[in-house]
Amino acid sequence: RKICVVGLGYIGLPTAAIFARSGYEVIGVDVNEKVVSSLNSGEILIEEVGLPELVKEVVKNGKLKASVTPEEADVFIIAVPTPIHEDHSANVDYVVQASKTIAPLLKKGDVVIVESTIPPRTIDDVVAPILKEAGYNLEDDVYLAHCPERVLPGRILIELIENTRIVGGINPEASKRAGDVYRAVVEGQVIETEALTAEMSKLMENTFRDVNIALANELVKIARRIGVNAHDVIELANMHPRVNIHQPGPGVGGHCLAVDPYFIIEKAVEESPLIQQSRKINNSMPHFVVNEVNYLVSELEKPKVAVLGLTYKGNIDDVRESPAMEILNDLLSNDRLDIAVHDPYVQQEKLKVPNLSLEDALKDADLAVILTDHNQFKQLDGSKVASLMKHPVVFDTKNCCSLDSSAGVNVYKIGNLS
Ligand code: SAJ
Repeated sequence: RKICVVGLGYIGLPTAAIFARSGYEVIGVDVNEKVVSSLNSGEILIEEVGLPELVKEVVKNGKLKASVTPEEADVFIIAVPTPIHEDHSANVDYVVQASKTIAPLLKKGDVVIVESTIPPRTIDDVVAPILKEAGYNLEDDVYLAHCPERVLPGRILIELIENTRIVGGINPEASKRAGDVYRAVVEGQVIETEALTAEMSKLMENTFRDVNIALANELVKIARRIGVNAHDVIELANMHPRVNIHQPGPGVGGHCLAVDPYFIIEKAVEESPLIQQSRKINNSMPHFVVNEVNYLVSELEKPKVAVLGLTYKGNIDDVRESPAMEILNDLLSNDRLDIAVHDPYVQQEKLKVPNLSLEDALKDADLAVILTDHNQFKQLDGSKVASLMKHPVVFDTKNCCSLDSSAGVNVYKIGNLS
């Protein structure tokens, strides 16, 4: 069977590669010619553990090919981005475009799966009408389903195989046929449901996490007010078998948690005050961190602040919706501060300031602010930090670094600063 995967990003490319590894003939489609030409020479432009090796293998043995235009296939998987507009409303334009480009290629018995995260009712109200208008009967010509991706960046190749998949068809036969596509490669359970239920389940997973993190971040602010250590509180509360408070931090980033809750809010504004408030709390954290930085260097004249980590989470190269970037820009706009930056994963062209070495960033600094939990920052060498910095003070917003005062470094953690 032949599979056509539309969208060769963080989800589409590993998905295409995994089906190719299982012996399917896979054609990967992307509007970006650079992505297509590099893939055809076995190279990829994104960073993900194990992916470069896998892609090389399946391109070499001819199972995976890329193109800017889709081709006839038995299964079509749409994995294009669904960003949000400035006003936080969902932008499903890429899903619409992808559906329209594959529509003329469909034949009787084909399966169409949307993996992109989409607002509730998008399959029924947006994608299905496009296929119907193209002349297909969705009862027995073409089988349409939503199968949301649920993998964690950094663990994508493992989770694509091991996680439970939810398959929400437009009717039970579509669920079954789409489910069978995944059953061929997935070791986790493949659960069939309706399209709308699949859409909402995916959105609620990320919303659960966002709301929970907002609770932890609110605790940080409460802790600052009343003088308690938020991390001790979370650790002790989480010893209860039914409590699982997430970790506070400089904000919530990435293309999922910071976006998906808005897809729900948009469809039920009146009914979603908790979800809306959680977004506001998490969005307020960069400003909170900037205030804490200013507080920590308030006595110094033109202090040098080393900003460590810019990606939205640890050990990845992705700065999309990164709270650390927001914090950096805010700090850069303050003339009183001398800002130095280090992130071992981020390419220079993504930044408007030099990405220095760790040593250069820390040299003569008055404060180092950790904004991302990269492994390098978890294992900072205390004596090196102490000898490089003018004032060896570290503000750890991820509660990740293991430094303590024994090395002569003064470490403050978000949630324990009063
Ligand atoms: N974060 C916290 N505190 C925590 C956990 C995370 O502040 O306790 C922050 C992170 O630093 C980061 C953001 O939240 O800025 C998001 O990170 P993440 O690791 O929770 O998630 P993502 O966005 O990388 O991936 C999520 C995953 N969803 C869930 O775990 C429910 C992944 O499984 C989804 O596939 C992915 O979203 C997606 O594509 O929707």
